[in-house]
Amino acid sequence: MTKPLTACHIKNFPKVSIIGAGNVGKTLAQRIVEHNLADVCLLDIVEGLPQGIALDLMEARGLELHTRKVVGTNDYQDTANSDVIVITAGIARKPGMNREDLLKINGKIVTEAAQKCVNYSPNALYLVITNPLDVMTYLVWKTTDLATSKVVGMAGVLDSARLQAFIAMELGVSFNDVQGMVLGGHGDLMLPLPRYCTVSGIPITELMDESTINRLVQRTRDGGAEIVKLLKTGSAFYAPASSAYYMIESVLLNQSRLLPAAVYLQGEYGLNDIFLGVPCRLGYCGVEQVLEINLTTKEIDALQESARSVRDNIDLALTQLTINN
Ligand code: TXD
Repeated sequence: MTKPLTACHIKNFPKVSIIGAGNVGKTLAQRIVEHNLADVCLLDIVEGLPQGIALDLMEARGLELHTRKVVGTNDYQDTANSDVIVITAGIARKPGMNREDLLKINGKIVTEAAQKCVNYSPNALYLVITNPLDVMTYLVWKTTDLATSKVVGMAGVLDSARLQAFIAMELGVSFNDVQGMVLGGHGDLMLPLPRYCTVSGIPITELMDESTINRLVQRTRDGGAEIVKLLKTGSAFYAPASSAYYMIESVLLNQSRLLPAAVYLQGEYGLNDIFLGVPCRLGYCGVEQVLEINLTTKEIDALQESARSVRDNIDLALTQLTINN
């Protein structure tokens, strides 16, 4: 019999734990391991679901030729020592359910998940995906003692990617040459910024007339709803998972990408004590910088209107969940 080789201890690969093994969670897990970026721990409240997905992904490993491990679990202990925690657990708004109900249910899911994860991964970056996004991101920060630089919400990358796709399709140019930029809350009041959208450095305002731009901006605002209508059950998950992957890569590879994300504002754009989508720099230490770009009076007004709506929902959620303001 061949003598076993002595065990060799190499530095651990980064670890990402994903809370919520639904469409976004499982697609994100697949993206992460197939890019060899990190080991993944996939957690869900439903017994068997994360274990089944993890096993399925592991059975594909030899074919996809990646070397990362996926573990499925219902136990928060298994998330210990993660570099990134993704929170994408929650329920979708069902017919007859009002805004208050959704805030309360998802608020409870998200805050409980964050508090449990913090016990095991106090130094991780927390990436929130659950809707309503800006409010859920605020609640994660508010109910833990995480630093503001360690909590970030994903929406701006997705909304910008949608705008990027619509611009590329309209002009018939490579998607790779197009840069979109969407700020504000994730919802009807998001703020696409055509002045800051470019094709190989050329602002789209030079390439399209105003009515075309307005049409693409509106399609971006309705981007989530357009997919819900087509799918009939569930909502978008491929582009959301890609958007989260893009952010996690920037963190784990310390790329310091400049991207729009929901970050904590402390006076920037005249806003305080709120998470809202603005450009930031994201690297291994988390949110390294919040950028204040020049906005016209009209754009500032629109950002403030978006912020007011997020603030109202934050206040409502804090009351619903009896969290001290
Ligand atoms: O731009 C963005 N931020 C978004 C947000 C883009 C796409 C999706 N967005 C939101 O993410 C969406 O509105 C939902 O709030 C979440 C997750 O969307 P997904 O499409 O993945 O939803 P699913 O498929 O219903 O999955 C949710 C999973 C499901 O497996 C549940 O069993 C699980 O969440 N869940 C829980 N896991 C752990 N712990 C608790 N308490 C729990 N409750 C539900």
